[in-house]
Amino acid sequence: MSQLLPPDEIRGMFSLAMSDMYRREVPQYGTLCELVGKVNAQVLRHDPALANRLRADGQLERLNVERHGAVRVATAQELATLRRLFAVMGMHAVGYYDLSIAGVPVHATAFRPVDVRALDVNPFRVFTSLLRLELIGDPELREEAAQIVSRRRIFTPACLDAIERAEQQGGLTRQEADTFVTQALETFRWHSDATVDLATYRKLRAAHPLVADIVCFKGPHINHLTPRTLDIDTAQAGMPEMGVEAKRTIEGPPPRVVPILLRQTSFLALEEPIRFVGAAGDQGTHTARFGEIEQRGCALTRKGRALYDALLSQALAQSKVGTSLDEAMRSAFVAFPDDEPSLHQAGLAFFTYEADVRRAEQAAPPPEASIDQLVGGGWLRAKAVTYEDFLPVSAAGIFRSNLGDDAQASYQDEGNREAFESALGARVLDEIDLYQQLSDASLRTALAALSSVRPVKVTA
Ligand code: OOG
Ligand code: NI
Repeated sequence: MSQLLPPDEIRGMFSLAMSDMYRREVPQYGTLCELVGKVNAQVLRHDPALANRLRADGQLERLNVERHGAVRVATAQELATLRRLFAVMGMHAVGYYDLSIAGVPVHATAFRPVDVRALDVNPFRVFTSLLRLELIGDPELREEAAQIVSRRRIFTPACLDAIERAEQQGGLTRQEADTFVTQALETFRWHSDATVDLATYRKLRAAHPLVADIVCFKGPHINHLTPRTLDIDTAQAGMPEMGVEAKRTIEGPPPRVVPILLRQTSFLALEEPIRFVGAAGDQGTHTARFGEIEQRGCALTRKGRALYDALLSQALAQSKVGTSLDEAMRSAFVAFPDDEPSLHQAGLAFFTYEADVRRAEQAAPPPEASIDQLVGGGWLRAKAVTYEDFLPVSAAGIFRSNLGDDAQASYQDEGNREAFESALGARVLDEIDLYQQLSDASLRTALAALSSVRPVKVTA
């Protein structure tokens, strides 16, 4: 049998094919990639220290290929099959995102590579939402929507064959991987033919624009693909010059010296012509596809995330009583330390560690020392961990900015992680656990390296 390709390579092939397809379908996406490329080059030119750090961390190469996308599916069967499809490329469900609180009738996960090496090769991620039909109030409409989606097949037979083959063989050969990529791409393609008539589309749209987007088409078209920028404020400012109309505010934390989590902005969805079912061959339009850029900062611990969430709520509340959201965010986030040593000492962000063995040879660390002391004295180098996930409040903002003003309803229901996992057919991984494991493992290795030179006992 010929050799099986590493899943990382299949993910790279797929991400590139997806990017090419989206560039052809939505030319503004190409424009956005160009803008981000220019801004990144400029940042690296002006900040050689950053360029060196990124190069040393192996983050420079991934920057050029780094993309995330998003899709929305209708049924448990579709979601479970997507899980198997993404597993072929080494992508697994990480995190549970409840969007019902923000009036968006879906819950979601992100399929992404899990280990650092895979992330460094190609961190392609897909934010994947599942429609919560139970949130459609009208029982008749709910039933009609369920009927419509039960009839569609979003995967080609050849795609399903390739997934099965990968599962049986434990991978795919190059030739099989080529077929898999071509076939899998079909699921995410845009269809300008709806599967329903215009009247049905309008009814579903009235229930929620997202319901119409998920239910009325042959498949879960990729709705955006997002390049990663090193300076989102500059990229945002550059959008109008490129003929792209940006969303007014940037989602996520305010500008900082040490970026945390994720900041995102987007341009509004395009209005695209649709042919509806029916003797009349009704024409109409639908808005679904948009562009987005993101800037990633460091991952926060549970404590850091709790602080982020608290300050965000505080700023949102403040913005409802007159202050602009930008201003409210800036003033709330003064309370969030903004230098790496403070973030480390306060246990707000995740770090990985490396031993400086040469330093230990020159000068012994105290026989008993805390991690902060070892870092402070130069025996350990601490490096902030990049946040690889998403933010529910930001995601809701991105969803909403593309749905128009008629989509402000909010749902009483809570999230339902169990229902999501049962549809998925697997548990979702906890993103914070993953960062913790990464940090712990690097600390163990670093301390072992240090101990091989000098005995050191770590105190809390
Ligand atoms: C997904 C919106 C969320 C992000 O980057 O937070 C998202 C969608 O519109 O389907 O992509
Ligand atoms: Ni996105």
